[in-house]
Amino acid sequence: MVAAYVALGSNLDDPRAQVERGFEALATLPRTRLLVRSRLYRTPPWGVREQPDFVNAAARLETALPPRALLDALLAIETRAGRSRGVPNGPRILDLDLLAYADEVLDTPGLVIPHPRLHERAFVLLPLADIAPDLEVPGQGRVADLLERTDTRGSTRLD
Ligand code: PH2
Ligand code: MG
Ligand code: MG
Repeated sequence: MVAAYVALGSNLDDPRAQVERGFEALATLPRTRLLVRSRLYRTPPWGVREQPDFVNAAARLETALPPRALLDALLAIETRAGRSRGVPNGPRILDLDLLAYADEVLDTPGLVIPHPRLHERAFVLLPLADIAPDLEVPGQGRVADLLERTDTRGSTRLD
């Protein structure tokens, strides 16, 4: 079993409920345990600005699935949630991004680990720092240090 970290995000169809359901779906993945869930954050949209705020969170898993199988399982959860592929960085019902997998570095079509833009996104780092402040992201640094260098204005914690 290895540790893996997943980012959850939604800005459509009751985003909070979507993220809660995302956690529940992660808990049912085969050969995988959902160990820790972060708090939820409301974050301003990054990339495409003209869209609703997001709700973001992060999860720590322990898994025996190889990275590609885990990614496919995440995409299947997105599809079951009703996600259709639209504008890049545009609105979405549920987004599950594989941020890190053990201390692996992978660069393959469709799967780059660690997530290449993890270190510059408050909407990823805020929830990730809740559950893994000391995680060393290969090639990027320690999560709490990355967060310190990030602009978190406009993001708030939900309770
Ligand atoms: N996801 C994106 C694009 N922009 N902005 C926020 N705040 N949160 C997200 O999860 C997000 C985004 C593409 O996946
Ligand atoms: Mg994403
Ligand atoms: Mg995604």
